[in-house]
Order: sequence, then structure tokens, then C-alpha cells
Amino acid sequence: MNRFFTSSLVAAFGLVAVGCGGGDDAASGEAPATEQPAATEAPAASLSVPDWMSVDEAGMTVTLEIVAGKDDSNNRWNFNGYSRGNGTIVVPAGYNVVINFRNDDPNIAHSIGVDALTGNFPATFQNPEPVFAGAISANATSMQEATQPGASESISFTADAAGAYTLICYIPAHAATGMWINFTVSADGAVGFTSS
Ligand SMILES: [Cu+2]
Repeated sequence: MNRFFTSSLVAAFGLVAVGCGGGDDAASGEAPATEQPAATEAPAASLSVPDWMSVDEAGMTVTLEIVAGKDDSNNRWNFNGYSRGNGTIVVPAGYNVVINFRNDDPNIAHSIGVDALTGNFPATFQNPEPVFAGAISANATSMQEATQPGASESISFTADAAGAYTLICYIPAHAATGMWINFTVSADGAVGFTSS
């Protein structure tokens, strides 16, 4: 049986090779059993690099321009117009990440940090620990001392562990009411952004 099967495969491959320039033939309907299954479509397939993201492969650095209150969606409690997880930033593991953060919300302070929580955010955070050292803006929980309307702040960190995280605002009630997007650190080098 194996012998027959193997020779059938050889014949099929042979016909495919010979028949490249031709039209339909009997072999075209018989895919060899050894053909690799198509890879499950990875999220990377739909990633693109928006104008607020730059990727320096040689320098292993991703720079993100993130604006809080970019538009009036989610009562301005958004990052670049995204909220409630409807956007996903993907950076490769081992890369340095620079976030140039600006608060365009005219009304209220916001903050930014990479959190391990991916849902069920508490209303308030006590001394939040970012996933990566340095991955949180100053005084992130304080309405009075976090990034004020019109103010900017930069943070940088090394995304040194692959996984699914979130980019959230730590001001009381903000993450719990949707001021968060997904932040994925890829093990396979995938980089970019996708929205849903
Ligand atoms: Cu906020």
C-alpha cells in the first residue's frame, strides 16, 4: 500500500511539473497528501503600520505617537481614537518601545501604561506596576499630577516578554469605562497595528 501510495505521489508531482504550462489535467484535482496545510491565518496578516507608528528594525525600536483624547469617541477617553480594545498594537519581543504621549483632551488628565490585565479593570489602581520597567507615565493614577490637558510626556521600555497585554489609562474609572487598547508583544517578530 505504501509503495503504491508513494509512486502515485511521484506520478502526481511529475504530472504537475510537466503540466505547468498546460491546462486542466487529471492530476490537478488530486492534491498530494503530503502538501503542508495552509498556516492558520495569523493576526500578523492584517497588521499595518499607521503614520503614528515607526519601526526601526536595525535599531530594534518601535516608536509610537499616542494621543489621549484624539477625537471625541468614548467621551474622549481614547488612545488615538481607539477604546474598549478595538485596536491592537503589536511589537516584537526584545524591542525597545518609545511612547510619545500627548493629552489632547481639553477637560481632564490622562495617563498611559502597559498593564497585565486584559479585561475587568478595577475602577481605581493603587500603585500600579507596569508589565515592563518604565512602561508607565508619571503619577499615572492622579487626576492632579498625571499628564494634563495639552501636556506631553515620553516613556520608554524594553518589551522583553511576549504576551498579550493592554495599554491603559490609570486615572480612576478610565480603564473600567473603556480607555484601553490591546498591546501584544509578539514572539515571531510581528509588528504593526490592527483595529476591529
Ligand atoms: Cu484617561
